[in-house]
Amino acid sequence: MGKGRLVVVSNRLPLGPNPSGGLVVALRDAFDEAGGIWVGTSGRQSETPKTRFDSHPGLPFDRLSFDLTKTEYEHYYLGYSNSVLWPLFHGRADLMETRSRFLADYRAVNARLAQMLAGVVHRDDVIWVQDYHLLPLAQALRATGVSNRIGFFLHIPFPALYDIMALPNSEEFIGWLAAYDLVGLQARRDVARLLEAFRSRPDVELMPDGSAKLGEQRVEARSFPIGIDAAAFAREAAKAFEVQPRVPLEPGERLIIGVDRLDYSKGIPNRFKAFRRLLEVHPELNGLVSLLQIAPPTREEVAAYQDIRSELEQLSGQINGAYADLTWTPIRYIHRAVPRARLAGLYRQAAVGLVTPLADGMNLVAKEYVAAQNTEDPGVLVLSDFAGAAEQMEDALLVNPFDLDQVAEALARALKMPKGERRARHEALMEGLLTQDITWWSRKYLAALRGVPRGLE
Ligand code: ADQ
Repeated sequence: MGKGRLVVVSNRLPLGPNPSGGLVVALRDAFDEAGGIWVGTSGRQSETPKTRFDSHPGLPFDRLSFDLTKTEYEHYYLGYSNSVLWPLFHGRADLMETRSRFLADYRAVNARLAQMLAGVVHRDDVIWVQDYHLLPLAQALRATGVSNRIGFFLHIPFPALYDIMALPNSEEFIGWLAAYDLVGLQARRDVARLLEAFRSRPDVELMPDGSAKLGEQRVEARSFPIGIDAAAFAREAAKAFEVQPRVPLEPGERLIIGVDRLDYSKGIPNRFKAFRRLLEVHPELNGLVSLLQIAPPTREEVAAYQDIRSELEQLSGQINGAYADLTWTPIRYIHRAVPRARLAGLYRQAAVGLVTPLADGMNLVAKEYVAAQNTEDPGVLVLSDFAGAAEQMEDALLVNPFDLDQVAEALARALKMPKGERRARHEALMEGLLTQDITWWSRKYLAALRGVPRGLE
């Protein structure tokens, strides 16, 4: 089997001379080995959309970016991607805003991208498409005659069958997925839901080897839980803890930390309510524990994101109003992004990492929190069962985020947990993070993609 180049496609192209996002770290060594090209939107809008090619000596991949028009941005990105697919895939069909022009432009952007890609892919390249913005890309590429191996990775949860039925174009949706050779999902339960969706369709045949066939196209579905660069994050946290300013605490006071993009899927209101329940049920902790919530704004043009913002402002105001005293503020709520190094130090300072999404593909904050701990005296991770990460992180205190009493009790238990138990749990979690790290993820996925049988091979 020859090793063709790697072609990665994601909604946003990593820009700048030295891009450093998680995916860049993940793919750096794959690109180092095989070379290739990364394709994605430029983040700019223009009415006469341009494409740009750039090759940077410090980067192991070339870059091809394209602009969206203002309408495409509104319909493809804010519309179908983030007002239809995002809520639906996170179990919030009630928040979907379906409009036929959203779908039309979602298809059109993917078709345009396929045309562009068809002009740059070589015969033995493998193509790896990232995330829900680009679901139809394989089908569009096949329509232009591209017969390369094409893989897809979904970073968010895969929806249940009943939710898929709420999509105005649910039949087309299954066809999009079936056009890939390999669909990678975060968790085993996502794979189960995808197979359930395939099984519901009379025209899809499930094969004994676990793959599915729609017409001539055969697709494999497997889970590849994404990781972080745990070793590097641990070093960064140790350093940040020494040099960065810390959160000022009263003597004996301990910190619970929550870090999320401000998104309704992250369960931040539940988290605030569970913290309030802790203060109610455990008055002995009042004054001795505070919650630091960092939640920078995202997708503010979408109405549901404005609603969650005001809900949180109200809740944190109420809780602080009811419990604060002259020296203690129960909830510190920061509606801003915090630089990565600073974040790493804050994770390390916190006695508890509280991660309570109601639905989440993986959740990297849970992994970062664990990696940032001091191994001698580590904090405790309280983690929602609804995060993909829960399948790998069984040594966290796993909770049902809808059950406020349970979350409050897990917090109390975490705050009182003896050092021996904290160390044992942390050691087990850390071992998992170091073995199944970010490079493990991309290697495993690409080996599987390069290995899938294609056509008559
Ligand atoms: P996200 O929904 O963005 O990712 P997550 O996995 O938690 O969620 O990743 C967020 C990243 O942004 C983390 O690296 C975190 O440190 C950073 N971040 C969050 N809040 C921040 C803040 N206030 N300041 C600075 N940085 C902040 C999607 C899926 C996830 C999946 C990832 C990767 O929704 O389920 O884990 O992709 O596949």
